[in-house]
Amino acid sequence: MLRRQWRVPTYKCAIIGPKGSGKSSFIQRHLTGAFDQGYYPTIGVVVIKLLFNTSRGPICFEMWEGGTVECNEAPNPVLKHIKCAILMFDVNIKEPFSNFSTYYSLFDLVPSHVMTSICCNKSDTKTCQKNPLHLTIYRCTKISCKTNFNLEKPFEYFARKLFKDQSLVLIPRKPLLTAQVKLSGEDLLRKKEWASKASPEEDDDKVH
Ligand SMILES: Nc1nc2c(ncn2[C@@H]2O[C@H](COP(=O)(O)OP(=O)(O)OP(=O)(O)O)[C@@H](O)[C@H]2O)c(=O)[nH]1
Ligand SMILES: [Mg+2]
Repeated sequence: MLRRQWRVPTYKCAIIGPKGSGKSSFIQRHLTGAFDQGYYPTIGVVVIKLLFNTSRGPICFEMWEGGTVECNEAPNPVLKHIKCAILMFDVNIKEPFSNFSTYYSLFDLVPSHVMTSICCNKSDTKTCQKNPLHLTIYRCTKISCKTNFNLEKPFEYFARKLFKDQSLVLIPRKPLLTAQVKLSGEDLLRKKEWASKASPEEDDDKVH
């Protein structure tokens, strides 16, 4: 009998922004759950698939990370046939308004029909509190890769639009680490019993 192949709906999503704004950190957080304080600049273009569970079923975003250099190149592989784009900014920079020219030039790169989410990253930093960038940039979502703040927001927004369901929610992944289980006194006794039963068998295998 032929089995029908079930494909997860996949959409190409570009993540663009100035160097060091946190594009790779954002992808890694979603991919592995880890956050690295070190800075390892991305060379060229990187493509990584991120899979999400939603209340309407699974959805996959194929993330294309490119810096401003790669995005200004022609032909441009990052922005070709994209369905959505994340524009990443660093609110930690000292002069927020110097970022505006970058902001508008990035916006110009993305075709007008493409869904965009503007993310002002590093909202965990002290400088961010004094920085009006997130207030002045229209539709900017404050996020933090470091503290995991609002990281699901851009994908939830895209998925709602793609599935045409405003009530859609992302279903958090279950943690892969085993849970800490508290053993009762009875459990501990049983554990000891098993351990004592197990040891004679091991001895049987030994060559005397
Ligand atoms: N405090 C803080 N630091 C962050 C956050 N996100 C990323 N960083 C740090 O910012 C630095 C740059 O992060 P990357 O993710 O490599 O930035 P990028 O945009 O991919 O940089 P390029 O690949 O060079 O364009 C790293 O040292 C990260 O640890 C955040 O939310 N808060
Ligand atoms: Mg990077």
